[in-house]
Amino acid sequence: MTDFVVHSIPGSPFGRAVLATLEHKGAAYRFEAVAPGALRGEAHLARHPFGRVPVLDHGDFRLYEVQAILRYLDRVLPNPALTPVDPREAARMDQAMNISDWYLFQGCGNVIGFQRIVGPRLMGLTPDEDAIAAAMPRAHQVFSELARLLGDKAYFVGEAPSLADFMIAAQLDFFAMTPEWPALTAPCPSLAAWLGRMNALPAMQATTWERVEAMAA
Ligand SMILES: N[C@@H](CCC(=O)N[C@@H](CS)C(=O)NCC(=O)O)C(=O)O
Repeated sequence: MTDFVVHSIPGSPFGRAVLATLEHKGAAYRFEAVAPGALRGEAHLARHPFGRVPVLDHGDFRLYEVQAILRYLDRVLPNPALTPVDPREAARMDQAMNISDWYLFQGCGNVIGFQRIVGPRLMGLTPDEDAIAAAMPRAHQVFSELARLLGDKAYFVGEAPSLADFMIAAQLDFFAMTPEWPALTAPCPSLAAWLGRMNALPAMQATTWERVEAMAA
């Protein structure tokens, strides 16, 4: 079965992690845009009871939650493998994916990325500078920990990208669009270099906000 359908919003970093994984694996898929105003509508709530994106359909199998989707894709599309075989490396990958969800997005991405990018671009809002400033110490802490985990490796768990790399790159590329990026990466230049490596991958280039917007048109 290759009939993957991704329901998401162009620009969503969670959606991008799924799209980039499909691209990296060379899988055929269709992008179905969800209008931000339709997230709480009946049609989308039938796909995702919590009214979020992305949602993956694979034939008659429907799945939401990015970590579950990425691991599913890595099982049904095993090449190239994006999960290390070594149990400790696999555990590091899982750890990094959870850091992305719990510390990078919560309190950082959903504040700084929302205030700087999503609010102004999609809702015409003015950034709340106090909220951004309040989120910066936590963002510094998360960036520093990600850089520590990356160490001097090319990717988070070694010399090839893993699911964690696609998940975190989709989130970090959002920060890279904000004026906070230079201050956040100054103490950890390896993280900026890593994002540069990730963004050079065809899978990341095929899933920029603009490219996904074009898929939706
Ligand atoms: N834990 C969810 C998080 C997904 C998520 O927060 N997606 C954002 C878009 S990047 C969303 O749907 N936001 C809509 C909202 O919060 O109303 C996952 O892994 O799929």
